[in-house]
Amino acid sequence: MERTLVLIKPDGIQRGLVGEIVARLERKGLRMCAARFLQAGRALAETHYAPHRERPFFPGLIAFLTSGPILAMVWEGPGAIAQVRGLMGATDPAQATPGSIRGDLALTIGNNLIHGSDGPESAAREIGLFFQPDDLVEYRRAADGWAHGEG
Ligand code: D4T
Repeated sequence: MERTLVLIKPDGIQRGLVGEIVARLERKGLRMCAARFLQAGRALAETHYAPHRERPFFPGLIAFLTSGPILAMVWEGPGAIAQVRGLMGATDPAQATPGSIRGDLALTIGNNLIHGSDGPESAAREIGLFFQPDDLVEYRRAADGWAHGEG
């Protein structure tokens, strides 16, 4: 069982795409184990995107992420990190495959709707930025209608 941080970015909130995006993750079989609707401040956004600090698009990226509320979530499932990346599609919506979230719903790299952690280390780091350990729901293994797979 793997966990990943997912952000629905300000464009997704403003365009009313929360339900659509959450539905796609749910239908895939992933489970939400934490969610927090928030307005990210500059410090949080800069820490989250610290690996991109030297990139030319960094200032615009921070301005965008802090431009409106976002929905931060933790999703889990077998191979959840790669599964979410697959559902998201390529970073640049112009390259994203039809059928993916960005391929179907986004047009430009500066407004690409969603973030998903790109590896186990970034997932652990990013989850820790947005959530406390107690915020994460632990699903029961029993057949209570929620457990699935090896859960
Ligand atoms: P995020 O991190 O938002 O999930 O996107 P990706 O993981 O798919 O892509 P990334 O880390 O390479 O880029 C982070 C973020 O920066 C924006 N961006 C990226 C941009 O505005 N211009 C660019 O040239 C690149 C490469 C989009 C996503």
